[in-house]
Amino acid sequence: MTKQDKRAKKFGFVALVGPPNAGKSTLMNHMIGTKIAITSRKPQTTRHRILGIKTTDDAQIVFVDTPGIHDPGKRQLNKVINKTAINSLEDVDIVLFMMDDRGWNEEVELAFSAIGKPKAPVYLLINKVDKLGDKKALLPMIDAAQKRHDFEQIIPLSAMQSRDTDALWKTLLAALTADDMGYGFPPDQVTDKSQRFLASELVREQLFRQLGQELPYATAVEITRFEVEDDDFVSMDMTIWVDRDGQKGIIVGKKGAKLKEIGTRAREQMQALFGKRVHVSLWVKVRKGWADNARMLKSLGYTE
Ligand SMILES: Nc1nc2c(ncn2[C@@H]2O[C@H](COP(=O)(O)OP(=O)(O)OP(=O)(O)O)[C@@H](O)[C@H]2O)c(=O)[nH]1
Ligand SMILES: [Mg+2]
Repeated sequence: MTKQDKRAKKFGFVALVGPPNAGKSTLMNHMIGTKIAITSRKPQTTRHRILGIKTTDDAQIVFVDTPGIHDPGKRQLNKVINKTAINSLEDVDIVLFMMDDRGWNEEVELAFSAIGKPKAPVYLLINKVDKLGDKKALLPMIDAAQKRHDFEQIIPLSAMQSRDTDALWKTLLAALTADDMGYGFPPDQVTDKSQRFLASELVREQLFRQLGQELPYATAVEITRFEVEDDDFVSMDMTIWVDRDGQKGIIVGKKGAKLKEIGTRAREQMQALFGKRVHVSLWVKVRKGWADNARMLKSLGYTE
């Protein structure tokens, strides 16, 4: 046994929570070094709890990415999504509550109130500091945060800069206690999600990136066929569900150009992630009120 094997290894769960669009999924992807979670400039991109696992010689940290907590209004889907985020805080070792360079505003307050009092210590991350011309702008944000809660630590950072993510990794390691229980996941596993799930998310990411503000929220992606043809080829059919007839035309575009673009970009991302050739066929279908339909939400994987 080498010296390193004898050293007690660290293992723990670290939840990422906060308001929409703060950069939670971006941070998780950078922490684990693989793009598992989809990201976009629009709020409410993430809809599921997604694990991102990073294993080194002396530690395994499981990041728990969650949907941004927001005012759910009356829509069932939004309520379900908020619940997913809040439930993810059970049984984690550390909570990273993330806000961004806009400071402690009403949205942040709403999300922070919603998480209540987690059992695990709560660290505050102030993300996107690269956007602040003058770092002095952080001072009032830190001040407001400290007045609101006695955070374990307040860490300004940029989720996209490795200097900051490396420093955060060290902070997390220092905070986790070592035990000899071993790691919870095989060292080469990076997520709990299937290729099927990741494929449908990559299509949803393109819907977010290529459509106007309102549409992504009215869309859901369902895989109707997923076949691993051989070692290096996967073929799949997917349905993009929309809420209203008019939305279908927007997604399909002139002579199908938009839908083709969405499919092509998603396929390129899948090929990079899976290391395989991919074939994707997309259909757009209308189901009025799907986001309030309990059966539909269940079959799309939003509820148990
Ligand atoms: N400038 C800058 N932009 C960032 C940083 N981190 C994230 N972003 C951008 O912020 C936007 C939102 O990032 P996401 O990672 O999707 O945010 P999220 O918190 O997961 O959002 P939801 O899933 O909707 O809750 C994207 O356009 C990111 O590229 C950062 O450190 N600096
Ligand atoms: Mg996200």
